[in-house]
Amino acid sequence: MTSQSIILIGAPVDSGKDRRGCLMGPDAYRTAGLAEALTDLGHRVTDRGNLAPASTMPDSDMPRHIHAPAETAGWTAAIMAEAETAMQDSLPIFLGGDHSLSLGSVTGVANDAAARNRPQFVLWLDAHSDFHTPQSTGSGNLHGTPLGYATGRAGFHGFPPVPHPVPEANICILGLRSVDQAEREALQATQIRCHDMREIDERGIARPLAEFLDTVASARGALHVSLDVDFLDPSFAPAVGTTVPGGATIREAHLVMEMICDSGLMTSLDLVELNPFLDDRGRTAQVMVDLAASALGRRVFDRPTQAFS
Ligand code: NNH
Ligand code: MN
Ligand code: MN
Ligand code: MN
Repeated sequence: MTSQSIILIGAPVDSGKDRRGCLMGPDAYRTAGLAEALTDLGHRVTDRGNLAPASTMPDSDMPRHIHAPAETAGWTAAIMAEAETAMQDSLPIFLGGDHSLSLGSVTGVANDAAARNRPQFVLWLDAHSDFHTPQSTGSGNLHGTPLGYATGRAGFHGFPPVPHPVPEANICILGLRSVDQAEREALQATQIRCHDMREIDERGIARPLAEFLDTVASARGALHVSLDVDFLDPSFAPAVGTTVPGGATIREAHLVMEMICDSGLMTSLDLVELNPFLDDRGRTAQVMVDLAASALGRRVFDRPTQAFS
């Protein structure tokens, strides 16, 4: 793959749920050698350090059960602005931090795509669909809402407006195995492509992904990839607060990343939900670094792209 300019953006967001520890994520990726792995692949890598949240005012219209809304709104504003800047000449990798960081990363890259007249697409690799609004979430955890926010659903009081919502038809979720009732009903009324683990067991992971990548390529779209640690099976990726058994295998996950790389379509990436406090000798951080390397060109052999669909 051709050499790319990559910016690492640390976003130690820990306000999207109760359990603490994701704030250590960016440093765990650094310790596991992310910058070095990407440099070895021939890329130009800049680590711009960690962001801090903007200060925001609490909004009294936000439902009372929502955890730390003003702090997450502040992160959203800061990450959105940084994403737009980074997209000028680089491929940003957002180092989480919990998944509420994607309220900012997805909307920020979508603003950049709109300015270039390119449609924005999103590939969501997750056990969960993260499509709640502050009104529909039972847990009150905003890490369960980034796709709701980025698609322009209402109810995010006190959060920055979303000038360029991502069209539902431009979103594909792979790896689903834990979807709340309210989310299921909302999702079924959308055109979001949802592929649960049962479908992946039956059809393989390559086919639904290839279909989506074909759509992105035909539209000449920008592609944001959001990788939640819990997409992976907890047997080899234990460092996440919301483990769900029956996740993607290590090879399924690498195949996804290798196909993304071959497509040449990825324009931005989130690595989210890593909680190093729950890790086992750094192995989850290492798996995430290895997956990022696969998405950016690491190969055993060069080989021609295969047809899957
Ligand atoms: N749907 C649940 C909630 O809203 C779980 C969300 N947790 C995640 N998302 N880890 O990826 O609370
Ligand atoms: Mn998630
Ligand atoms: Mn998840
Ligand atoms: Mn309000």
